[in-house]
Amino acid sequence: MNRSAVFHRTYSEYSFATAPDRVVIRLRAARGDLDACHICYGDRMDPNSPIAVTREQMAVRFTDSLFDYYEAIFDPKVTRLCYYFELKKGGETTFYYNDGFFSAPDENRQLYYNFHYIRIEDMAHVPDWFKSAVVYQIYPDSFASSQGYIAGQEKHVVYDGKVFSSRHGGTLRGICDNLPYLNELGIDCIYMTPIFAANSWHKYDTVDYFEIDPCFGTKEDFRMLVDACHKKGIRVILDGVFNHCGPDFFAFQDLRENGAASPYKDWFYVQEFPPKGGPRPNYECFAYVDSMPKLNTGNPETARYLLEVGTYWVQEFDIDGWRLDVANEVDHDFWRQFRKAIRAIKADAVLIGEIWDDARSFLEGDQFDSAMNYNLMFAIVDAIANGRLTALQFAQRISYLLMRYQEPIQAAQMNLIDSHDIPRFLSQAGGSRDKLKQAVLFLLTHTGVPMVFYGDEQGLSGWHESEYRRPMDWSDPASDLFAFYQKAIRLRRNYTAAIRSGYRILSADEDVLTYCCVHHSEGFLVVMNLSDRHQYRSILVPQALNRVLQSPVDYFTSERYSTEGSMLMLELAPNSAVLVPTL
Ligand code: ARE
Repeated sequence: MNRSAVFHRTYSEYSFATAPDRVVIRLRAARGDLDACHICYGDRMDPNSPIAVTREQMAVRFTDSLFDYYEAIFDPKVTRLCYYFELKKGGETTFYYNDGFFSAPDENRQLYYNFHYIRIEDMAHVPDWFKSAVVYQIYPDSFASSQGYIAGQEKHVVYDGKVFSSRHGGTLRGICDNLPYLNELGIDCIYMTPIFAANSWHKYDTVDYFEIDPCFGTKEDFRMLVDACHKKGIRVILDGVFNHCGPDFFAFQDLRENGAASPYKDWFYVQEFPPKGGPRPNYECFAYVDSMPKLNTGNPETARYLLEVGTYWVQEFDIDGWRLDVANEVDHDFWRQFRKAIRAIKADAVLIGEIWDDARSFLEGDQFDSAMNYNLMFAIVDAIANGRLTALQFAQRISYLLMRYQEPIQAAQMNLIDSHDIPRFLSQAGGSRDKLKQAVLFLLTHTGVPMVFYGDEQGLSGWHESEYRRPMDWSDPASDLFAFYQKAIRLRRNYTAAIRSGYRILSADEDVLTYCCVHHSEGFLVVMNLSDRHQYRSILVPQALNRVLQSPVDYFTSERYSTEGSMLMLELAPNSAVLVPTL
């Protein structure tokens, strides 16, 4: 037994409850090493209750390049739980607890792993609506200025003595005029990059957190947009930039004018007075961008102000959540306060952190519900767009990522293949629409919340910032690609439960990945050919998806596949995917 690979940690993604009667326990072991793994548990406080009798077999949920991840989901029937693991390999049986290996379980149950008390308050409460949402990301300047149209011209508006600028003329009314288009597409949530009055065209340097940028419209326009969205069953998420502000934000202006005497000097991190910008500013900024001075959220006054901003837009305009910019550079305590303040007003508002890599320390249920899942995006790009990962490596990477968070948090990861910060997938895939479709199919069938970046569904491309944020292409709203997205989104709606709880990787080799999503014998099978060559495979259809064999017809192409016994016989075109549903 490879003991050095065995790992478990309490109160983490290895041990959490999702309801008082539903506990998830995981254990990591070396890939293919164990013959069996059981969890034995009992009441932590009742010495007379037997432990070894309550014994659950743990199953391998996912396997990555190094490890098997065993999992058991059960109703513990007690609120104070203690447990140990029984590991078997060949003739050897070992008991694992207290981060050590033992030949027999100790009599003293205080040495076992503990779930001290299963508290509802400590569970990760992610809004249900978000777990089944399909999000559409809008970069407001580039989307629309009226129905099916974007002006595509610079705009300069003088407001309150200041000039506000944008590049393409998109407006909130423009978004509102195109809600029927978004409805058609099938999305049910929009996330807009910042819309508050800001210095630059991208609006990430806020001047006034309580005003809509005059290039985009007015508060009345915004109210109209939110109301119209809600009427159509579309939720609205705003981008909150609380890590830094813009140069004309009142507090920073005061600091520039009054230096060390400014009452706002503790709102920022100034190393030396007077504050000086330039390539190496003497105050903290976002990156080294001197026009984005970093806000000191550790200062209670600053925190209070920003919490007011956060609650104002929820309370007054009924928005449904926040995407929080540069969330990883803001202190955890601020985010805890933020969550409490927002949730006190709207219990099902969603909070999404912009964190590109491992976000575990922000996703324990007390801060965010979700993070932008760039790690998944990198894997998709490497596997599908540029062929840097084999199908097997891709499967292992996905498996690792799927085990990284607690289940409710995993179900809410905001999955993407594109955003306003990266080259468009289509460009990374050398313009191949086949690869784009493959990636979209993968995204729409993966665990988590898929996010579509505006215009992907119309084949927008672009390597550089000015290109991938280019104006929306409204020339053919009902394009083939649009129809493909529509169909993929519909599939997701039809199989919500299967995708959420029944995602399984069945096999992966150099070129072909096979996975399925199944719940109560309903679901679908997906076979993806990641190579540039034709591939031939006989796929063993799992018992639970037996109905696939009765009518093996492709969901997208309607092609009928042949079968032999429980095998599906496939010829896979280069960079294509086969999807066979049970219905
Ligand atoms: C502007 C110009 C760019 C130029 C840049 C350089 O437009 O052409 O290259 O300046 O100074 C906003 C605007 C940008 C603007 C930027 C600075 O949208 O257009 O760029 O402000 O003025 C990291 C951060 C992450 C951040 C990304 C971009 O952690 O928070 O970098 N994303 C958010 C927004 C951006 C926004 C800002 C932050 C600032 O989504 O749109 O930019 O408010 C790894 C790391 C990540 C890192 C990532 C990319 O994966 O783990 O932490 O993200 O690489 O670098």
